[in-house]
Amino acid sequence: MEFLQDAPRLPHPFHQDRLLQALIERRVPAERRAALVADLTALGDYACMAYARRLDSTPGEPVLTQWGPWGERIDRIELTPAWREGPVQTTRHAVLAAGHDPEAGPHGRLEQFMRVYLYHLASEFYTCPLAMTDGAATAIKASGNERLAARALPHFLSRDADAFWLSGQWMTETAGGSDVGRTGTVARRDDDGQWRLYGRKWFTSAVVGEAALALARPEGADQGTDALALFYVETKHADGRWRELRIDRLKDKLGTRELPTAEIHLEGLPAEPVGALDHGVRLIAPMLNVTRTWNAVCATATMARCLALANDYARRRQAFGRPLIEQPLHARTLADMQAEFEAAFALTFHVAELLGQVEASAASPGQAKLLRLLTPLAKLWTGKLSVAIASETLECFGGAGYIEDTGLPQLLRDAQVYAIWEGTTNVLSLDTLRALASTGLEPLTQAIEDWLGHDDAQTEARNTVRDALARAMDFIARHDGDPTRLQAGARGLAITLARAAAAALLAASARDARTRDDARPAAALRGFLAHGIDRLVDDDLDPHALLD
Ligand code: MFK
Repeated sequence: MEFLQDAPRLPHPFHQDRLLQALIERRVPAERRAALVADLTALGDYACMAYARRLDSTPGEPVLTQWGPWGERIDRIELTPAWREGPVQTTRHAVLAAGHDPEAGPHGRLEQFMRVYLYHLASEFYTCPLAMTDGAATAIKASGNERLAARALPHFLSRDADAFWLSGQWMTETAGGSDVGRTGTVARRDDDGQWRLYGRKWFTSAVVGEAALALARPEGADQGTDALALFYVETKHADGRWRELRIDRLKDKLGTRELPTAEIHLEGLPAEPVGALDHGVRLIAPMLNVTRTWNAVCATATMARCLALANDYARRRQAFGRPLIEQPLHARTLADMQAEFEAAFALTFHVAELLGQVEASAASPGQAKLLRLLTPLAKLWTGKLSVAIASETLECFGGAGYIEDTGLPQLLRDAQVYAIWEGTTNVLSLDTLRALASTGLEPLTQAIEDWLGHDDAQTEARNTVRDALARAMDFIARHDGDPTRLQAGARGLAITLARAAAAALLAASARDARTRDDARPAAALRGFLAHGIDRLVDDDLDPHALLD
């Protein structure tokens, strides 16, 4: 009989995830685990169902119908099944609400992001508008606008699907993607004193949402970032019709194709200022930092999925008389990917935990600074790493990794978005410089020393990480006051700092695991160190010597 290759099977994403299990054991108080584990088990079950459904059916995409049968403008968007299930899954398993649960105190964010990690791929990137809804809730809370909080938060954080609302984050315009200061949307006050927004938003990922936070320039205000104001809008009438906005088209994207990203025109959409009528970017910054954390968690979830499938397949696929897992070079390739993934997991979930501690006022001022610094680092590094791991994963399947109906190419296409969403790698590298200017490096170097510990088993880790940090400090000191040089090297600096923090966190988990006779975290640390920490590039190279 003709040979037929066994397809890879997806192991249960919660039951088979030893990193997640160990994290719960280490960081979640025993009395909080039962409710968490029930949700994680259910989300893992849902992920298995969604994986099978995706392979058994033709992938769906949202469809925009702009006109009704009698010529009326309707802008109806039909969603994929996973998107239609989104409100129920989100509210039933507290994917959003857990992060804002006062009873959870400093643990809420960690527990929330464990749920996000398991839900993300099964949700078909419904997590994108969830991230923005979470960010909107956070920014509204931080603004101190109690009226808006009373209006929107019960919907955004609801545990009831019927009451649940999604919020968008409307920033990007044709002129202002990274450079949001070029925003052209105008806020005008009508004769009744009602603010209304007029303009075009070019990437609105949660266009199906009921609300949004939008940046706009109050009529007559100056140019630039500082003159922008942040507004809260609601998008639909009570009967479900759109208010004063028009959906021009859905984007034809490389990946995340289930996600209905739209171009829209605002045609006098009623809006309410979130705070003062300037410094809107300052007001939306808490949202950016939360969505960047989601981005890192979701990028890490993609890595976990890639490794789960590649590992399973390595045990099913034979080549040259042995399963792939017994081929030395293939095993080493998987181990190299695993080491990088474990480091990314450690950094990402540390940021999630720190966010919860800072929000619950359970953190020191130094930890708050550490969070400001680690957030862009985790986002930018995991964004890039997920693309590299997804690409390597496809290669682990040979030709099958390049074939659409295996579902594998989608992993790579979708991963590419993490490095672009919520600020590109370069924007986040420059944000690292912005953060360093206000926090300095000390909160990070201090934390890294604490994580590295003092025991003899980790001398190599200490030396490698300290050498990389010394290079980073030298780079900053040499170019202090020279923004051209500092910015040109910012990506190398940021990735070096991210890898140093991740290595130190791995050292802490390896130390902890030794007490349980678990040698795997130490092996991950060793593998990660072997890839080097320092990514600073030759900062004397003038890029224009090559480009002109
Ligand atoms: C499933 C995955 C989850 C994620 C899904 C999300 C999908 C969403 C799709 C999208 O919407 S993607 C669009 C995302 N766009 C961006 O992320 C914008 C990229 N550009 C930047 O991030 C710029 O750095 C930024 C526009 C925020 C600021 O650049 P500017 O115009 O040069 O402003 P400036 O003067 O540096 O900063 C203005 C203020 O904000 C300053 O405070 P002050 O007014 O007090 O001086 C900054 O310190 C503050 N600020 C900026 N970034 C901050 C911040 N504060 C805290 N944290 C930050 N990250």
